[in-house]
Amino acid sequence: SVGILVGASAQEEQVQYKTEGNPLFSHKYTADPAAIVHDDVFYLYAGQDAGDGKGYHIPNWVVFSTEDMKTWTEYPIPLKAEDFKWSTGPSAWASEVVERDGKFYWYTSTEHATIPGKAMGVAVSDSPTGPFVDARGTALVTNDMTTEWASHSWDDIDPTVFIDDDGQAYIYWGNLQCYYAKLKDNMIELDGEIMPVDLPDFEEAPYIHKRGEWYYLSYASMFPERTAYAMSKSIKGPWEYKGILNEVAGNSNTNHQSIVEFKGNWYFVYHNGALPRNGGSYLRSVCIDYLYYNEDGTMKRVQMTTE
Ligand code: FUB
Repeated sequence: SVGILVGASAQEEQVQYKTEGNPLFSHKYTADPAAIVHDDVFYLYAGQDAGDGKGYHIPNWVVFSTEDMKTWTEYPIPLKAEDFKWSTGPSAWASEVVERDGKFYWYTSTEHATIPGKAMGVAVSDSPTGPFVDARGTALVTNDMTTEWASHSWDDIDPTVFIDDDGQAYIYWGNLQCYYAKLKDNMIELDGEIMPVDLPDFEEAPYIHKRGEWYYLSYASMFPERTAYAMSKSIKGPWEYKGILNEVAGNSNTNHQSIVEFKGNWYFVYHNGALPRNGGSYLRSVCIDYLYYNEDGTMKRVQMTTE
């Protein structure tokens, strides 16, 4: 069943929704979920698919929070693609938020206005729900920076940022080729070289998480996309491929995941195109299912549900 609307669908104010099953929300299309847990609250960030269903038209991102995975608060639009003055068009592609020292950094991919291709930026806020402002005034990574490894002009997309136990932050991203680099402590500058990461059938949407001594690098694989993953004992690899984590999600060519632990459960957050009537590859909807691990640390394949 789809989410039940219990509030008005306004966007200037906070609105509450009760959800029952997947997709989570039915009052708007949401894609490329990124989740974090902060102070026992689960925050969900997504792009808002808002086109005619024939191509990507994603003018802004949205943010929700929940304390029980059932009642969600939606906040005023926290960030728009046009807030990055160096970018152009309704190109609020996949993004991710990370907290450091009380500030929330929002890493994004959008279309660059003057350097042909996609680029990544970073916005910052004192609150997980924004408002966020461009932290640099320029892109963090542009197409011309990855020339040596670049596979095409829009491969600088889908950032995921992970802060390791020693405090060093890393950013991973890519399309067809996966890249990574260190971030400086200020979180808004690369620190050193951009390096390639070779993963079988890598399409896009890398996501890093850690559980115990294992680092997990999950990613969208093949097309239509399923989620595959690799594991390592180090954030820098080598990464050992472990297979498929989630199959192609209903009625969507893309599948973009985020993995978090919240109140003792692990959650696999992704999108499909399953909303009745117009849902599809360009009008997507966020879903959440439980994630379980095997004793050896590998992850069990996700069982997608509608309940
Ligand atoms: O939403 C636009 C793009 O589609 C994302 O950046 C990719 O991960 C795919 O989901």
